[in-house]
Amino acid sequence: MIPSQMSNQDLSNQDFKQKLALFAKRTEEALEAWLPVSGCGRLPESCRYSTLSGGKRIRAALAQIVGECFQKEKCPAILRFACAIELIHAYSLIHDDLPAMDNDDFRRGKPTNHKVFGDAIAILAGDNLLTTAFAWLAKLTDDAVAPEKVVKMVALVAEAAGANGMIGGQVLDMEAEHRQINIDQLETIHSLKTGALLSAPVIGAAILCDANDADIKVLREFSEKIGLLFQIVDDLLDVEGDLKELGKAPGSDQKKGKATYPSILGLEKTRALAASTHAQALDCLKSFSADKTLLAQMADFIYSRKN
Ligand code: GRG
Repeated sequence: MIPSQMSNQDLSNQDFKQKLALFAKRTEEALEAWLPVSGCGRLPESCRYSTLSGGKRIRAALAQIVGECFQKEKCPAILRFACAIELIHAYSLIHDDLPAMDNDDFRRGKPTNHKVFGDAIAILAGDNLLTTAFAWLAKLTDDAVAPEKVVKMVALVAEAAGANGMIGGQVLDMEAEHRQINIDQLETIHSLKTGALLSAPVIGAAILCDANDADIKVLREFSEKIGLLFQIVDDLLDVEGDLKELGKAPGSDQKKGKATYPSILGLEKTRALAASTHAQALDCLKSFSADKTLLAQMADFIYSRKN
């Protein structure tokens, strides 16, 4: 990446990585403590296998970053909410890897859930993680979140994960396989499939922090841009990434006949699109009233990520 394109916080890039590691650690510890170890048959083991298998924890970090922007970094509700989003993310990956969908053998450098537990348990583990996420959202009342706000959070997450969000995007993505689509159609697929669940932790955490409407608008625009950036970079990594860093084989999009930014625009224009989307994300933050440092650093991180 060209240094001048980065936010002016580059010098503390190392600090940001440490911050991300701290957010990930908090998330892991909470997930470890809250996910049951026993229950019906292999279900708990299967759920824990995929949820506690590493991952960048970007969605949980986004919620915690917004918490810090509003000086609510110690707020227990934000951690619970962040973990609920990670459960939905874990469920989506388990189901996405199934033979009926992407049929992948490896995820996060480990055999996929269905390879270890079989298709039936993998489907049920995904179902259970999705259901548990809503149970955890309902428990926000234990963290002194007002019931009306909890209802707002449930609606926000349901919208992001459902037919007008991630699931809808997944359907459009599957239907587009081996078909010619244009760049607008590709953007719609990604904003639903990936963007919605990257936006939800940002907006949800802002609601938990009682952010004003103007800041929520800024955060919505920012999260849409980083969602798009995330996907453009994902497509680039699938062409240019390396197996060890990615934790899965590159080239899978092409093998599956998926339309991607490089397949429609070519590599050069895709790199330029990533750079301009990154710049637009930073631009969105100009009128943000709270401290934007960590948000800008997150945009940099997504732009320069290697896995
Ligand atoms: C099955 C309902 C359903 C939805 C699946 C999220 C998704 C929709 C599919 C995942 C397939 C995929 C590789 C999408 C590209 C972007 C993406 C979501 C990558 C995985 O997210 P990361 O990189 O994963 O945040 P880690 O492992 O770091 O948590």
